[in-house]
This record gives sequence, C-alpha cells and structure tokens, in this order.
Amino acid sequence: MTPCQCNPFLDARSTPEACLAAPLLQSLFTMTQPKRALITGITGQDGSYLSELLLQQGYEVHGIIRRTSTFNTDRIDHLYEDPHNEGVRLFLHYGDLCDGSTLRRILDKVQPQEIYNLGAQSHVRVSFDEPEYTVDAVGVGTLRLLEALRETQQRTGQEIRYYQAGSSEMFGKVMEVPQKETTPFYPRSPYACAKVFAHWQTINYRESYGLFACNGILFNHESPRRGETFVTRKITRALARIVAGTQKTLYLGNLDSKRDWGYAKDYVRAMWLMLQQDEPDDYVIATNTTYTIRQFLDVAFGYVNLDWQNYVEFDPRYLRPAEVDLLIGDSTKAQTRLNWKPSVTFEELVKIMVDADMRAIGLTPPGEGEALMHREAATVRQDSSVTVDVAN
Ligand code: NDP
Ligand code: GDR
Repeated sequence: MTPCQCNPFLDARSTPEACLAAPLLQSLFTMTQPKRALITGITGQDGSYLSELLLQQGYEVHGIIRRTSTFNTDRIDHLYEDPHNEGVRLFLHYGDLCDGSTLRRILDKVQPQEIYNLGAQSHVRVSFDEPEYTVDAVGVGTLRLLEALRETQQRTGQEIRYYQAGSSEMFGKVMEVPQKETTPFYPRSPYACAKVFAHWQTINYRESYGLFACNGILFNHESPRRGETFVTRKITRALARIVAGTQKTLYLGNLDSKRDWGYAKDYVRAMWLMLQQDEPDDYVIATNTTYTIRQFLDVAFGYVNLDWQNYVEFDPRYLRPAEVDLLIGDSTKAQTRLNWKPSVTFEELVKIMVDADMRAIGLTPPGEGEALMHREAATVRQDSSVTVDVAN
C-alpha cells in the first residue's frame, strides 16, 4: 500500500483512494476549526473588549503586543492562559505597526481569517507633541498591515477580512451636523490626518485588490478601561480620589467641546458585525447624542452629591493647538444594515465609570453603574461557554 504523502489530514496508512477525498476532508476540517482573528492594539481599551467578544464567539484570538520594560497587558490578563495548557485560544505575538517585516511574519504564521487594526498612538493632544511617530504608527502602520494582508491573501488564496479603526476626529472642523458616512473630512490634528490617510488606503485596497476591508468611523467610546489621560477617565478617576480625600484639585483644559460618547463594549460589537456582512463597507458608529465636558462633570460629580466647580481648575497645557468643537454622529446606516444600536446611555456610562473608579480604590460606590454591569454580565454568562471576567 502506497502511503499518502500529500495531505497532513491523512495519516501514513491512507491509500491514494482516500487521498482523493482529501480536499473534502480538508474543507470539513476548516469548517470545524475555530475562526482565527488577529488584533493589533489588543492591550488597549477596545482590544481587550473585542478579545472577550471573539473568545465568547468561539474564535482563536491572536494579538500583537509591543515589548515594554514593564507589563502592559493589564486589560487582558484575565483572558490570558499559559499557551502550554490544552484548549488555549488566546495567543500573543511581539510586533509593532512600525515594523513591516514582523507584521508579515506574524500574518504568515497566524493565517487569520479576520484582522482588526486597533493599534494606534491614539491620544489627540499627544499627537501634536509626537506628530512623526503618530503618523508612522497610525497612517503608515495601516499601509504596512494592508500590504502584508494583500501578500498573504495572494499567496494562500484564503480570504482575510480587515477592519480599520477610523475615528470621528477625521470630521474635525465639521462640514455637516450630524456627521455620517458621506460627510467630508476636515482633520485637525496629526492623529486625525493619519486616520484619514488610513481610511482612504483601506478604501483604495478594497477597490484595487478586491479586499474585504471595512472602515469603522467610531465616535468617542469610553469604559472603566479607558486610558487614564482621556478626559472622561481623568474625571472619574479624580472624582474617586476626591471622594476618598486624597486629591483636592482636578486640572482640565477646554470644557466647552462637545462629544458623542458611547460605551466601548457596544462599539467593539459593531466592529465584529462589519466583518460578518456579505459585502465590505464603511459605517459611522455613534449614539447620535452630544454633551459638553461640563455636562460630563455635572453628571459625574452630581452622582456623588458634589459640585465640580469647587474642584476643577483650568490648565492651558491641556488645550490643543486646534480643537474639534462639536461631534455628533448619525449611525442610521449601522442601525439599519448591521442591526446595531447602543445599549448604554450617556448618564449610565458616567455612572458605570464612576462606580468602577471608586471600587478600584476601595470605596463603596453609589452602585447604579455596578447594577448595570451585573445585569450585562448575567446576559453574557447565559450566552457563552467561555469564562471571562466582565466586571470592568
Ligand atoms: P488605546 O489607546 O486604549 O489602545 C491603543 C493600542 O494600540 C494599545 O494596545 C497600544 O499598545 C497599541 N499601540 C500603540 N502604538 C502601537 C504601535 N506602534 N504598534 C502596535 N500597537 C500599538 O486605544 P482604544 O482602544 O481606545 O482605541 C482603539 C483604536 O480605535 C485606536 O486605533 C484608536 O485610534 C481608535 N479609536 C478610538 C476611539 C475611542 O473613543 N476609544 C474612537 C475612534 C477611534 P500599548 O498598550 O503597548 O500602548
Ligand atoms: P478625543 O478625547 O480628543 O475626543 O479623542 P479626549 O478625551 O482626549 O478629549 C475630549 C475633549 O476633552 C477636552 N479636554 C481634555 N482632554 C484631555 N484628554 N485631558 C484634559 O485635561 C482635557 N480637558 C478638556 C479635549 O480638548 C477634547 O475636546 C478620543 C481618542 O480616543 C481618539 O483616539 C479617538 O479617535 C477620538 O476620541 C474619537
């Protein structure tokens, strides 16, 4: 009997007749394998929530992390398991959007069916301090990843779907209110200019090479995992310390700008939905409401019966050379075509964040935000066989 040499799915005792069935066996094998997703920016706010969502859906999740001198995986530590354990479905790889050869190597190794490009120097104010690096990571980094994807897809013949993390900052000095997919961009920071570049490269690769590539144009979204220097988290963290008596003053910049703030977990669901459609497209994801920073302060401090005017002082260091004054999205297209809608209101979001920051430093919070989180956690547990900590 001549053993079959050509297919890893057949063992050495297989006959050439059995080998004829190999393609069928292989496609059956592929169908029963978990889908593989690759996430850049997996250690960030969105990367951590997206990982939870994909693991709940049965995916094998691969994330690209940067080498740092201290651990930077706090947000995903509860998901991580020793890769030597059986059944592990989360894997991390060292890499950087500024390093194209490593991106290609990772794609080659992982061969994902879906890529979510969330990696970025994502702080708008900092992008004025570090413009070249921001543009390299956010703009050229996207191009590097798209090139690696195109080459891998061409070589393997397997489709790789691509999600690009676009931003409402691209609308900048807004040309239309509210902003939707067809609103022209007017970026007002190095970060936003780089995101516009990345947006159009994604469309260009879709149209030139037929890639399944989608742009999400996401408005601000927050959570207890939001980076500590973004204004919402800066406020809720400071508020917790003010309640604890360990901080007296909170220094902020422009309190008059308006933002359309949603809940990050809702927004990562939209990313996933975009890649499950029959055709690739671009979508605005927003709550269709807008509030000033002052209103955020009103709700946050009011929630613990304090008046923010007694604690907040102005510091011009937090102003930007060019500000984006008003953002409010129109997510009708996503609501209609993706059947997506936000589940958390502005007031609920603020309370979730205040409760979490109070709890984190050992205070007992008012609890309305925690009650919402527990309600959501119970729903997730019902739907899922994967154990993840959804407490924050
Ligand atoms: P975060 O700032 O929380 O996370 C950014 C992630 O990118 C981190 O994992 C960070 O790694 C990683 N990263 C930074 N630089 C590089 C690099 N050179 N190469 C590879 N990875 C890198 O952002 P969010 O989770 O809030 O946002 C996710 C994406 O969505 C970003 O692209 C952001 O610009 C975009 N976006 C966010 C919105 C929001 O409101 N949150 C709204 C619209 C768009 P490390 O942990 O090592 O720093
Ligand atoms: P943004 O978020 O620039 O909208 O970008 P950020 O929270 O940094 O600023 C929102 C608004 O608050 C004003 N502001 C301050 N901002 C910060 N960070 N710190 C302060 O002390 C402060 N005081 C007032 C800002 O001027 C601004 O008007 C976020 C990021 O997540 C981007 O990556 C993403 O693309 C956009 O949201 C959509």
